[in-house]
Amino acid sequence: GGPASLSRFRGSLVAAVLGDCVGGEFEGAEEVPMESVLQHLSSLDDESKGNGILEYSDDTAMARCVVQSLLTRAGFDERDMARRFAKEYSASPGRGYGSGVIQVLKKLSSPQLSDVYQPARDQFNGRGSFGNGGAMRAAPFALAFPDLADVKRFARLGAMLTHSCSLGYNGAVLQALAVHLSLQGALDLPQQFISRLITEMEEVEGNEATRNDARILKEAEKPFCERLHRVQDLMDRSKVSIEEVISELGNGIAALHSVPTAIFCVLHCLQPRECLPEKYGGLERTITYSLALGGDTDTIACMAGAIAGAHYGIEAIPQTWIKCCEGAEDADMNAERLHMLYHQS
Ligand code: 8NA
Ligand code: MG
Ligand code: MG
Repeated sequence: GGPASLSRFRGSLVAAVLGDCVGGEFEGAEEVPMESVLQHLSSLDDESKGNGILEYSDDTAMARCVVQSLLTRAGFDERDMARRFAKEYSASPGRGYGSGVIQVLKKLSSPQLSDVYQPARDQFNGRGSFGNGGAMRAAPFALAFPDLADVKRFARLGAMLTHSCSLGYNGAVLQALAVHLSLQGALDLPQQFISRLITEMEEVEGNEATRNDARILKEAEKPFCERLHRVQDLMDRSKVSIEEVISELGNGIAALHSVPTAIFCVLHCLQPRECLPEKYGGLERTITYSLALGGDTDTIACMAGAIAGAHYGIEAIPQTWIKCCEGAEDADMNAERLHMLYHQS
C-alpha cells in the first residue's frame, strides 16, 4: 500500500501482538537456538496439533490501553490513559509486568492521586525507570497522529506515566518515530531511514535531562544516537553474527538495550538471510530473527513487529500466526479505527 495505507496500520498493530505472543515462549532465555525458534513457529502452522492460543503479555495489555484511550478521547489524555493502565493491571496482574512498574500501576489506581506523573517519578530513588515498558507500547502514538511533532510529544508523555528516566521515555520516542517513518514508506531507503532517525534523536536527546541521566548511568552524552550509529555500522557489514548484535546493541529489558536492537532486526531482515528459511517473507524473517537474539524476546519482537508490519502491511502476516495469538483480531479492528483517527486529524 501507499504511505499511511490501511494495510500498513493493520500490519503494524497486528505484528506487534504477534511478536509479543510468539516471543513469550523464549522471554528471558539467554541463548535461543534458531532451530528452536523455527520449530516453535512451524508448530503454529500445524493446525492438527491444536496448539490453542498464545497469550499476550504486558506489552500488548498496555498497548491496548493506549489504543483505547487515544480512540475514546480522540487524542492524548494522560489521566484517562493512566486510569486504563491501572484498571488493566488490577484486572490481569499476571501478564508478566516488570517488577518495578507494578508499584506505579498500583499507585495510579488511587482516586486521590492529583499528578498522574508522580508515581513514575518516585521509581528507583527518584531516578525513574529506564526499562523498555514505555517503548513496548509506543507504536499506537505513531498510528494516531500524522504530525511528527505530535508523535514525539505524546509518545514521550505516554511513556512518562510509568518511565520518568530519559533513557526510558526517549526509547519510546525512538520506537514511535521508527513506526511513523515506516508507515510513510521510509524503509524503502534503509540508509536514509537510519540517518533520519539519528537526526530526529539528536534533537530529542539534546537537553539537560538527557545529559544528566546519561552521565549518572555512564552512557554516551546522547545514548540513543550513539546506539543508532552502531546500528548503521552493523548495517554496512556484509556478515554479522547474532553474538555481535547482542554485544553491540543488547537484548535486555532497558530501552537502550532493546529499541535500537529491534530497529536493527527490521533493517537486517529487509533482505533474505542465510540463517532464515527461504520461504519466509520479510515480516516472518523479522519476527524470527528477533526471537533468535534471546533476552527480552517478546518485547524486542513486539517492537520490531510494529515497525516491520508498518512497512510490509497486513498481507505479509501468515493467517495461521494470527489465529494463534490472543488479541490479534482485536488489534486488526483497532488498527482500522486508528487509521480513521489519523486521517481525520
Ligand atoms: P520496569 O519499569 O519495572 O523496569 C524493568 C526493570 O529494569 C526493573 O525491574 C529494574 O530491574 C530495571 N530498572 C529500570 N530502571 C532502573 C533504574 N533507574 N535503576 C535500576 N534498575 C532499573 O518495567 P518495564 O515496564 O520497563 O518492563 C520492562 C520489561 O520487563 C518488559 O520486557 C516486560 O515484559 C518485563 N519483563 C521482562 C522479563 C525478561 O526476562 N526479559 C521477564 C518478565 C517481565
Ligand atoms: Mg512482556
Ligand atoms: Mg518483555
